[in-house]
Amino acid sequence: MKLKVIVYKKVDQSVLDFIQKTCQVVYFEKLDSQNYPEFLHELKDAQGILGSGLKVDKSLLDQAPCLKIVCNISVGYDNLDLTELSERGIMATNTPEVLNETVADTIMGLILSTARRMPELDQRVKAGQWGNNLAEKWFGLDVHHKVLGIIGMGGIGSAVAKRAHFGFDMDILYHNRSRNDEAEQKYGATYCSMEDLLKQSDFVCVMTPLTPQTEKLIGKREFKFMKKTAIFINCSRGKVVDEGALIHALDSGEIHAAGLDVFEKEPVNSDNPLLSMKNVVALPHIGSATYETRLKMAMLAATNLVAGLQGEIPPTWINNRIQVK
Ligand code: 8YV
Repeated sequence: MKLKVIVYKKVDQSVLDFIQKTCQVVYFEKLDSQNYPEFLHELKDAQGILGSGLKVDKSLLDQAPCLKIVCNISVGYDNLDLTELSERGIMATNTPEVLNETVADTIMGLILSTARRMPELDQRVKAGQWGNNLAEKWFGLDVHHKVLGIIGMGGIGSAVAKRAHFGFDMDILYHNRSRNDEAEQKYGATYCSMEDLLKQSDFVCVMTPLTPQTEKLIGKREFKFMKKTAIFINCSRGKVVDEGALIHALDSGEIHAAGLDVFEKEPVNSDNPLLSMKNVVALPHIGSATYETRLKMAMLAATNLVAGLQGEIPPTWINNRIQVK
């Protein structure tokens, strides 16, 4: 008999076909309050689940006694309680690397659109307010030849450094748990303390995963270190930043602008002050959201799922020091 798995996010038919060769799939295009009870019912005898964003913690796992593997369609896995999963001998997987270049493109887009105020100017043109000569008050800031500070120099950080170094002649500073020799050699990235990075960078880009150590990593103190002309970019997780401190820093002119793909609470509340600030470019967590990359991510997640359930090593297994039951 085929093993039962739940796919709880919309994926391409080719991904479903691949899983269905070896598993019986229960498919939810998305989870909402309507279908959640049905999802929980199906979970009772499911061996694997695949999707993204679902909080997988003790209370959910208590309702999933047959589960052997949890496959995220995301590089981030802050939705997973790894301790709890490991204690129960359940494998967890994510989708690193395949999204690096796409997320780096999003970050460069945020840097450029924030510095050059593209969304604001787009609105002006579409509202028929071209004007004869663009008044100085609409000018932006240069990106090329500036200093880019990257906090978290993993695969995505390196892909950003590559673009900034070769494409924009930027000087790269970075702060990370460990040195990244490749980024230093290939992109001339300079390792420095967090404080030095914040003080010297024209663009501060945070790319760390969300962990108990990085929660609110950027707060009041950090914004105070930044230049008044600094542009802050967050494409990692909203909770890495103290959002109240960010709002204050933007409001009081402590920093110049922000480009945000992520928020403390998602979907962001419509009355969040960040949404009414002209110096904020806001995106709805689209870092990896291209057809090509989302397909690669879903296929990698599916490969993990099938491998794990067939007793093989999933290619991107996170908690791989556990004894799988
Ligand atoms: C996710 C992301 O795919 O990979 C991550 O960690 O943030 C995104 O690329 C997102 O969670 C939507 O599925």
